[in-house]
Amino acid sequence: MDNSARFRTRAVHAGHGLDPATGAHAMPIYATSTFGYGDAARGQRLFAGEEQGHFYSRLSNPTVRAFEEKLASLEGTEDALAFASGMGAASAILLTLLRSGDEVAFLAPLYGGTEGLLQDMLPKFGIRVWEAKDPADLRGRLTDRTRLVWLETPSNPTLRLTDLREVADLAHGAGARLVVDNTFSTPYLTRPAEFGADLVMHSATKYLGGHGDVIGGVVAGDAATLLDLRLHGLRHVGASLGPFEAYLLLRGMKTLPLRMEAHCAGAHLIAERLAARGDLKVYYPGLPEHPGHDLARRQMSGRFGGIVSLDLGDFAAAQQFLDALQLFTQAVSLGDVESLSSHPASTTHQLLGEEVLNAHGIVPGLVRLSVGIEDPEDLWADIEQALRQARR
Ligand code: 3LM
Repeated sequence: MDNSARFRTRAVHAGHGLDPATGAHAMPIYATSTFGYGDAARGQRLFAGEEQGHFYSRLSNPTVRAFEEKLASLEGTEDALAFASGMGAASAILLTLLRSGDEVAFLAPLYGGTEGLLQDMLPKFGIRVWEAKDPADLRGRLTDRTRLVWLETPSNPTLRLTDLREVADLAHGAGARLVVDNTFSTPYLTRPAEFGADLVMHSATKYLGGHGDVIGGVVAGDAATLLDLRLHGLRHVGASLGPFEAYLLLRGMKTLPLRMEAHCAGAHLIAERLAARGDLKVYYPGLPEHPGHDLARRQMSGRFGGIVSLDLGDFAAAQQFLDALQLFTQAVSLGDVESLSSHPASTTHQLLGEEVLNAHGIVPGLVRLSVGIEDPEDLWADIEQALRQARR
């Protein structure tokens, strides 16, 4: 696939052509754990890394490889590497690139699971983890032991924007690498590598899959680092994506641009109408009053994503609103064609504890809406009736 083709064309075609063995037009699901390598000498070469080829599906598989190539093409990176989940991808990055004595800095908030992984697990291995309040805070605190800087933009669930170019320059100045979790933006809206990010990761479970039927993860970046991740973080830890999941992701990604247009349009309309009421705090980067709006205009292709968060004031009101919604299924996860709603403080981010939650702005009244691709007017009608039931 010619990488000079435009994004929508690459979303459809990158990563696979006709199956060379059969001419199959759709990517076949290579449901096999192992691959015959023919003779002992070839086996030796494959295991030594002297010859490229599939030999065991924990390390690589043709259907999974097609997904990796499609994602690398969309992110504009040399390569990509798939994992069984977003957390599997994050774990592999950390276990492969860090050693005892290193430091990791992160810009909060992050998805609660990622922050938990950083804060709970890494200190056990002699790795120091610290939170920077903002890029300026990072500037004074990066040391020659800081190996990685980790961020999400927009962040889960408060939709905080971070200037990727600014943080990439700061990280590189200290000899650290920037890892960007691009789950919320997707490569359709932001390609972090264009702004200097070294590694771009996704919970592919979300917009890449897009249909709420698969758990997966992926890391995009330079070929040498990804080979290191494949031979260590993937091979030794084994959080490998299965071929059926890769097939679902490949199928989903063909419509990523179309779905994102619908998600963004629906979310924008809902955010504007919520903000126009004037009695609720609304978080959406597309609103002119959002503190990251100008940055979002530069960094997000003029569209602002499919997630809207709002603060209903306290937990009781949030609960009444969530319980009254009909079209928004109350469930964690996001990026599904079907609308989802959740209460981050008591679910996805609960492990962080009250003090950290408040410091990150994940307050008891905060509700996160993942706006699906249903007709936005129907979604708005549902939100209006739920707000009435919550007496707002
Ligand atoms: C959620 N998030 O509802 P998986 N990075 C980001 C994420 O949002 C997530 C991950 C990584 C949610 C999942 S919580 C029980 C459900 C920005 C996941 C982790 O391992 O594929 O779930 O990705 O916010």
